[in-house]
Amino acid sequence: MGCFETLCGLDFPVWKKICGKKFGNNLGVSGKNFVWFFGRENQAFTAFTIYRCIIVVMLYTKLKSSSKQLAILIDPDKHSQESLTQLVDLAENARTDFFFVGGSLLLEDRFEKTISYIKEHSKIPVIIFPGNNYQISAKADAILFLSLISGRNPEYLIGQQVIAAPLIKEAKIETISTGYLLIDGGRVSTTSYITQTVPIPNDKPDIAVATALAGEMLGMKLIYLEAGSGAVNSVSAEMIKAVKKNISIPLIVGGGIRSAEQAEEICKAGADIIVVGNVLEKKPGLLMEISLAVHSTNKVSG
Ligand code: 1GP
Repeated sequence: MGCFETLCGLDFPVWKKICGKKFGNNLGVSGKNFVWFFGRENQAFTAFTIYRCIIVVMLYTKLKSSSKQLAILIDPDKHSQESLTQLVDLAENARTDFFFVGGSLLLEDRFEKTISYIKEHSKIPVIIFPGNNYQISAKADAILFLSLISGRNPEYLIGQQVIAAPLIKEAKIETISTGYLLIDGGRVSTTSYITQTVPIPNDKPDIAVATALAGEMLGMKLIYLEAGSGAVNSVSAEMIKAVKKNISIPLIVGGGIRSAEQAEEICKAGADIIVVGNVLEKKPGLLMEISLAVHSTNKVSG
C-alpha cells in the first residue's frame, strides 16, 4: 500500500489518535477519510512534519496488519559502514518491513550515525529497539518503549523508562509501549546478564502467557518474546502458540532465528513480526530467503 492509499484509507479517529498528540487540537476534518491540518497559529506544517506523520501512519498500519512482518535488527556496533550499506540495499529489495536499531551494550559511537544512514538511504521505517536510555534519536520513526516484564529488576521495569521519557518527549519520537519478555535461549544472553534478570524457561509457556497477559492488561501495545541475540534455541513454537492464543495485541518474536524454515515455523506458530539480526551480520544473502518465508506465510494463513 502506498502512502496516499494509507492516508486515505484511515478513519478520522485513527488520524486523531496518531496526529492529535503531535498537532494538539488544531486538527480539522470534513467527512470520513478526508483530513486536513491547521497549523498552530495558522502556520503551515513543514514537508518534514507531514512526511513524519505519513511514516507514523504507515507504521501503525503495518503493526495492525494481519500480514506477517519482518524486522531486521541492526546492532550499530556489529556493522561496518560496508556491511550496513550492503544490508540496507538488500533490505530494500527483499521486502523488509522494519529496521530495529539498538543493542544491549553499545560501546562505539555509531548509534546516531547508523539511524541517519538508514533514513537517508531507505524508506523502510526505523524503530529504535533500545538497550538503555542513551539509545534515543529524533531521526528514528518510533521507539519501542520496552519494559522488561519477565524480570523483577525495577531498573528495567520502570527506572530506565523514567529517565528516557522526558528525552523522548523532547525528541518527539513516536513511542510504542512494549512488554518485553526474555525467554531462555539455551545460553546466558547479553540482555539477561546486563539486566540481571532470569529468563522464563522455554518449556514454561504458562509463565509466558501469564506475563504477556499482564502486559496487555497494563495497556502495552505489543508483546515481544526475546530469546536473546545469538540464542542457541529460538522461542519454542509451543510457547508462541500459547501466548498468541491468549493476547489480542501483535506478537513480536526474536532471537536465534537463523533460517527460512525457522522463520516460517515461528510465523506459523503465531508471531506477527519476526526479528532477525545475528545471522544477517554473517550471511546477509539469507535475507531474501527469510523474507520470502515470512511473507509467504501471509498467503497461507490469509
Ligand atoms: C531480536 O535479539 C534478537 O529480538 C535478534 O536475535 O541476533 O539472534 O537474530 P538474533
